[in-house]
Amino acid sequence: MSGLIALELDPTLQNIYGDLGGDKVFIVNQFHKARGFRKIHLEMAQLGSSLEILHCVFFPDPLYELPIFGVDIVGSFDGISAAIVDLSPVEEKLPYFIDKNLSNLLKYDFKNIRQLPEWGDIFSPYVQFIRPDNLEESNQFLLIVENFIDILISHSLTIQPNSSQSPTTIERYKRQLYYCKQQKCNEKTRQVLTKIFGATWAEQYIELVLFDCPKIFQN
Ligand code: BLA
Repeated sequence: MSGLIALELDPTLQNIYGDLGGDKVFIVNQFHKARGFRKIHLEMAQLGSSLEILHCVFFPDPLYELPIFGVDIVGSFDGISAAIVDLSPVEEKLPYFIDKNLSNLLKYDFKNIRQLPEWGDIFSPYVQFIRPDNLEESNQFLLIVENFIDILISHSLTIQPNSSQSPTTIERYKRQLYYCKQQKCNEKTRQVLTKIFGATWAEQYIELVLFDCPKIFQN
C-alpha cells in the first residue's frame, strides 16, 4: 500500500466510550486513505460484556479498478457467531488478476457455512461467511483474510487510475453506492447500536461512519 494518510473524523464519532449497566462499552475507529483507496476503516468494538466486533472495510477510489474489501467478525459469550470476509466487485466481474488469485487459493472445508442475508447480493462468489467451529477454523479464517488483503494490495500497486469521466469509473462509483445501500439493510448492526446508543445516534453512525456515500471527485 502506498501513500497511507490518516483521515480526520468528528472526534465524537471516532472513539466512543460508555457504560451499559456496569459493563464496558467502547468503539475505537481508525481511518486512513491511500493510493487507490478513498477510505480504509478499521473498527474494534466492545459492546457490553457479551459482544465484541471487529469491522474493517477498504473502500476503493472509483478511479481505480479495485473491489471493496470487507470483514466483519462478531463474538459473544459462546465464541464467534459470524465471521465474514469478501472482496466485493464494483464492476460486473472482479478484476482478472484478483479473480485468478482468489480462485487459486486453497479451499478450506469449514463446518458451519452461514446463509447470506437477502441484502447480500453485493458479495462475490469468493465470500466466506462462517461460524468458526474451533480455534483451527478461526485461524484458518484469519489466514483467508490475510490472503484477500495481500491479493488486493498487490493488484492496487500495479494499476493506474482511469479518468473521472470514464464509464468504468462511473460504474464503479454507482456500485460502491449500492454496496453502502445494501450494507445499511443489516438490521442486526442497527439493532445492536440502537439498543445501546439510541435510534438517532445509531442512524447517524451508520450513515456517517460505517457506510457513508462516496463523493466521486474527492481525490
Ligand atoms: C451480522 N453484524 C452482524 C451481527 C451483529 C453485527 C450483532 C449478527 C451476528 C450473527 O448473526 O451471528 C453487528 N457489525 C455489527 C456492528 C458493527 C458491525 C454493531 O460491523 C459495527 C459497529 N457487516 C459489515 C461488513 C460486512 C458485514 C463490512 O459491517 C461484510 C463484509 C456483514 N454482518 C455481516 C453479515 C451479517 C452480519 C452478512 C449476518 C447478517 C444476517 O445474518 O442477517
